[in-house]
Amino acid sequence: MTNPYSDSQSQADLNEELRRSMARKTRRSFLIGGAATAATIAAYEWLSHAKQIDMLESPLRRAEQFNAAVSRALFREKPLAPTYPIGRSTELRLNGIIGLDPHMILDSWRLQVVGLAHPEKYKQYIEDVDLWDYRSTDSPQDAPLPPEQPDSKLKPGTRVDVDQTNDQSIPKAPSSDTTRTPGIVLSLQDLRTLPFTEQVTQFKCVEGWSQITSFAGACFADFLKAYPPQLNPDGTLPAYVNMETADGAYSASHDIATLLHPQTLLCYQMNGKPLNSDHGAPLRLAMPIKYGYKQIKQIAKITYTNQRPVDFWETQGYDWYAGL
Ligand SMILES: Nc1nc2c(c(=O)[nH]1)N[C@H]1C(S)=C(S)[C@@H](COP(=O)(O)O)O[C@H]1N2
Ligand SMILES: [Mo]
Repeated sequence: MTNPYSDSQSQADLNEELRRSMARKTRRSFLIGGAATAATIAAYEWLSHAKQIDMLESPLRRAEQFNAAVSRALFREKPLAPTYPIGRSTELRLNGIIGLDPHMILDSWRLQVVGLAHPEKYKQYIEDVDLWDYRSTDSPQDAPLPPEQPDSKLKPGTRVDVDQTNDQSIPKAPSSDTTRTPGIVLSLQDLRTLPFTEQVTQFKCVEGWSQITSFAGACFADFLKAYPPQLNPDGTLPAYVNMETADGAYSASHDIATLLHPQTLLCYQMNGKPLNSDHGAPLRLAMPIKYGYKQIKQIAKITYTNQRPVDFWETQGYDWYAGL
C-alpha cells in the first residue's frame, strides 16, 4: 500500500490533530484540564531541573536548547487519562501476535535506537544496529547443534558473533557497508536504570473491549532525556518516532508529543510481574491515550525521524492517529 499522505497533506494532518486535541481539551472537565496543566508544568520543571541521566558531556547551551525543544513539543500534550486503584487491575487478555517471537532468547534482546545526537559517544554504540542478532530457541542458528542453514535475517558474509555472557558485547559490523544504520543497542538493564513509573490505566482495543491493568517501566520522556535525539536545525525535536519488532512485521509510529505525554511508558512489567512473551517481552509500549493497536509489543527498534512513518495498521486501513 502506498503512503496516503503527501507532504502537503501531512501538515494538514498535523493541523487536524491539533484541532482535535484542542476540542478534546474543551470538552473535558476543569479538573482534568487542571491536572494536565499541573502535569505539564511539573514535567517542564522536571525536565528543566532534573539531574541528567547518562548524558554526554554537553555544554550548558546545548542542554538549554534541548529543554526548549522538549517544552515546545509538550505544548501539544493531551490531558491525563484516568488512573485507578491497584485493586482494580486485571490480567490483560492476549490480543495480537504479529511480529512476536515467543521463543526469543531474552539475553540476546537489545533496543536499537537510531537518530541520536551523538550515538558514537555511548558505550552501547554500534556501527550498524540492523546487524544485531536477535536469537531464538526456535531458529536453526540458535539450536544446540546448528545445522548448516542460511540465516535469512542477515546478508551474506555479515554473520555477527555475540558473546551472550558479556553485556558489553557488540556485533562486529563490516566497515565497507554504505547502508549502515549507526546507533546504540540498549539492554533491559539500561532501561531499568531510568526512573521507574507504575500506573493503573484503562487499555482499549478498537475491537470493542477494554480492561484496567497496571503497567510499569520507564516514561518515554525519561528515556528521551537520557538518550536525546538529534535536534533539527531550528532547534525542534524530530517530529515522529517509529517502533518496530525485530522482524519488522509489526510497527507503530507516533508523533513526538504523544510519546512525551507523561503516561506513555516503555513498559517491561505488568501487574507487578515481568512482561511475558504473550504481552511482548521484554519491552512494549503502554499508553492510555491511544488504542491498543498503537501499543506495539516486543519492540526491537526505535527511530527518531521527521518523516511520518506509515505503520502496520495504517497499511490495513486503520486510523494512524488512533487517539482516545
Ligand atoms: N508486535 C505486536 N504488537 C501488538 C499487536 C501485534 O499483533 N503485534 N497487536 C496490538 C493490538 S491490536 C492490541 S489490542 C494489543 C494487545 O495487547 P495484549 O496482547 O497485551 O493485550 O497489542 C498491540 N500490539
Ligand atoms: Mo487491538
